[in-house]
Amino acid sequence: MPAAFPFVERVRFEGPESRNPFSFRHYDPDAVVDGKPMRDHLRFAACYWHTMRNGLGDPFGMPTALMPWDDGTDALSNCLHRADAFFEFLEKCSIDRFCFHDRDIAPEMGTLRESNAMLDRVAEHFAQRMQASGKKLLWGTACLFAHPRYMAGAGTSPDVRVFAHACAQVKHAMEVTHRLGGDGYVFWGGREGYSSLLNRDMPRDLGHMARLLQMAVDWKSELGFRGALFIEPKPREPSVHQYDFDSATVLGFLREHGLIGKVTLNIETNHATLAAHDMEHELRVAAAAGALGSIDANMGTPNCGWDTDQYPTDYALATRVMEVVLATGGFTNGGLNFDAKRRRESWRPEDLFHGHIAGMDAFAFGLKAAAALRADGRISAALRARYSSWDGDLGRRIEQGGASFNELERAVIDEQVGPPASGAQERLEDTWNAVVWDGRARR
Ligand code: XUL
Ligand code: CO
Repeated sequence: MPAAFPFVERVRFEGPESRNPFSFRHYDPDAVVDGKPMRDHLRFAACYWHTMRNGLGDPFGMPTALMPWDDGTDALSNCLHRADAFFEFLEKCSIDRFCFHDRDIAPEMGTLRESNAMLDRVAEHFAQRMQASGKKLLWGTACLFAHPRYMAGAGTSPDVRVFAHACAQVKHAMEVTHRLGGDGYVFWGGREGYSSLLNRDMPRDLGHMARLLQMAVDWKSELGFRGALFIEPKPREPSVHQYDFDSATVLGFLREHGLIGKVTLNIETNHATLAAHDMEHELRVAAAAGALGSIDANMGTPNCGWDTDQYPTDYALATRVMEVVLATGGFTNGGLNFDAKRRRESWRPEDLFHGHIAGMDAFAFGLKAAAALRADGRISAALRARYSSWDGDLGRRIEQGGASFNELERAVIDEQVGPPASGAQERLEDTWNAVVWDGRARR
């Protein structure tokens, strides 16, 4: 097969002054930041669905993407050519990992047995390509939202046979993920929700969803799969209301059903903003529960209201994300998966590179800037100082559960309790800017 991307040999680090659009200005995979090479901090992954399968159609217009390596059929030979083009892309773009849905890489056939056989055949080819290239699987997942049978959900379908089909599909997708040495397996419940409460029994749906997840936990140990199980929250789209609304909702659900600690979170930027949260908020909620597993790195357009899945090219946003990642000690099974697609106007194969390069450079910058903020220490010192009254005797007793209303009343009843110290938000924002924009991260 001729090369899918003949216009580029290999994207390499050339430094911040480079004017070569096929180079990295910040991502230098082997450069050490905070004691670890950048590639191991960032654990970049490209996703198969947007990179190879998204023709860039939208609800009003036809696909625009030029994909000369793809004949548009579901033939096995086409699935294998597509996979070859993908591995060429990973190699040339210096991306170490990837993610996929079962139905991205192999088509749905007449029965699940036939679909499984097709998936196995394509996965075998993936295994060979992975072996030859050293590329790794960050996570796999099952597409439980595209086929009409899943129109009313999969794990939350009102139809028990659809539920059973979803479980069987997950079983095989987990098996393939395990075979390919995946670090994780994702549950994104795109249609696990409703558009009207007139026809949905919400508590029953949630109970069913918990059963599916518990069976996945059991299957994981039966398989001997050592990767992590992740839930990816999203508040809506395509459902009007999705049960996995945001980090806090998912954590409450996991606690209620005895799944906390067994399943962690894969948090996506554009899903956070659809839930009217900052990405940083979602990450910190998950991190506080020890449940920050992985990240789908993208961004949205705030004034649009859709999940636009843009490449994460915003350096400040990437810095805030990496501050949380570094604060938790870094990824173990997780990584940064570019769940991102080109704009419909960016139809050339070259644009796949430019999207990933821009995202990788933003996160490499973010990593350096977050490390610089930690080394600088002024912001964390100010945060500690703001809470210092809690470090005294009274604060400690309250935090440890040893205080009562009577004791607290005695402590303040004859005092003139004034305002707390200034929050100094503007000074902190100025310090943040100084470290991030004026500091070493730029170089
Ligand atoms: C959809 C989305 C999914 C998941 C995997 O918004 O983010 O692609 O990441 O199913
Ligand atoms: Co995603």
